[in-house]
Amino acid sequence: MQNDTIFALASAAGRAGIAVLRLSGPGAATALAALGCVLPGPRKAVRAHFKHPVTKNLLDDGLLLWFPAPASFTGEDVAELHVHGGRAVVESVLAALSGIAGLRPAEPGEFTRRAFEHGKFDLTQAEALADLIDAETQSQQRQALRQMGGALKELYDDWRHRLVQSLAHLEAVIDFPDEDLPQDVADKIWGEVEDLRKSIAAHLDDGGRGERVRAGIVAVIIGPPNAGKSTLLNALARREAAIVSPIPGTTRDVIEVHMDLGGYAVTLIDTAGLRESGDEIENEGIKRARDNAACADLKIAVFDGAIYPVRETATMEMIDKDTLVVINKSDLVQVASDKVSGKDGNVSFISAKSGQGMEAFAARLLQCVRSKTETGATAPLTRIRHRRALEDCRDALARAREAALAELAAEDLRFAARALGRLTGRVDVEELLDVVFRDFCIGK
Ligand SMILES: Nc1nc2c(ncn2[C@@H]2O[C@H](COP(=O)(O)OP(=O)(O)O)[C@@H](O)[C@H]2O)c(=O)[nH]1
Ligand SMILES: [Mg+2]
Repeated sequence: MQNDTIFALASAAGRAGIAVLRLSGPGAATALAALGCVLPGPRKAVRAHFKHPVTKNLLDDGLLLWFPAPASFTGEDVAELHVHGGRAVVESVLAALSGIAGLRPAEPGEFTRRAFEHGKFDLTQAEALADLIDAETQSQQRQALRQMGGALKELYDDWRHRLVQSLAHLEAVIDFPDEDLPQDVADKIWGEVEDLRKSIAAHLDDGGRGERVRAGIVAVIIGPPNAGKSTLLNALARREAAIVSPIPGTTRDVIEVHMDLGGYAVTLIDTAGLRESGDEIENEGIKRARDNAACADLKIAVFDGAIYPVRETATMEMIDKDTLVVINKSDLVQVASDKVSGKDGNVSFISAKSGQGMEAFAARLLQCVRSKTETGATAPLTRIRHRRALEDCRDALARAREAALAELAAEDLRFAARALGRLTGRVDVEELLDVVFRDFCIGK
């Protein structure tokens, strides 16, 4: 309920130097009084002795901040209690808050939801806030900050504004055919709709870069058994994540390692070696290897350098433009440099065991990851939710142009505008009326 005052631990659970508890709602000031605190001036940190409302026992000696509505995160009265981050302190303050009438623990995301409902930001910004909290790499952090700053909101609001304008003009043509309308209004409408459709199509056609930065790139290591795939995974992850052994068929399940590769989130997947096997479990592993490779963003195909230039067909068949080819165990063979620079120019010779060539290979991998995530667009779309809504919008714009009747075209444009409205979380009709009357002064 909107009138409740909510509270929650805003910092992470567990022992820490400081813990932050947050309150939001009309009862925040009363709650502070119940804790024996004097209301501080707005946005100033003051020292406070938090006391139990009933027993008056001291719970902690900490800091208190007061953000009166509407200039607060949620737009409501907000208080922040900075207490010592011990379990007993935090639990006793939370228990004290629960005992105060009109207060209740916040639901997940409820502070942000209230901020959205009070117009502090749109849905894409709320999503970016969640992404920023989840960000584990610099690229995720950068992307979340840009989106939180309104990069997507501005783009989508601008598109929606232009679309609503075109729709208003079309409605005017339909509803008021006798009014004094400029001759070229219809041409203008359809020119603008086509421009919009093109912009949205280009925005969609980004190869999923923003989504990849957010969710992380998936790279799958494939190759014949015993080529050194698990050794390579461990070397890249800098830990013994996968079992390495000279026995072919050791890796049978899919092993995933999440890593930060030069600021990008990468999920590296080690798989069972590709071969014909009579072992049921190994065959299931090989099937999983193929399934994972099929949906990976990129593949690393590893071959055994000891038998170079022999390369197994089962692995060769899976090499495509998104595959980095690696010849491992270069410590065992002297590979003639002309061979390397010749037809094998795109192959990395490494020894995952000794580290030879690993630096150059890691750099090549990073470059590949970068090329799959970097985008010229300042604001790439970052979620499947954005993609779906924009696809709906794009398709409706295309339909509108084909519509036999202006009334049907208007319906398609309305649908397209709603799709954009869903993206940012604002769908209102008042806006449409405003534009009609401002631009045409119809009805006077
Ligand atoms: N000499 C040498 N041996 C390696 C190298 N990489 C892996 N090996 C060995 O090759 C065998 C198979 O390695 P493993 O990583 O389990 O291969 P996988 O089956 O492809 O996962 C193990 O005995 C490793 O120690 C390397 O660069 N040089
Ligand atoms: Mg293995």
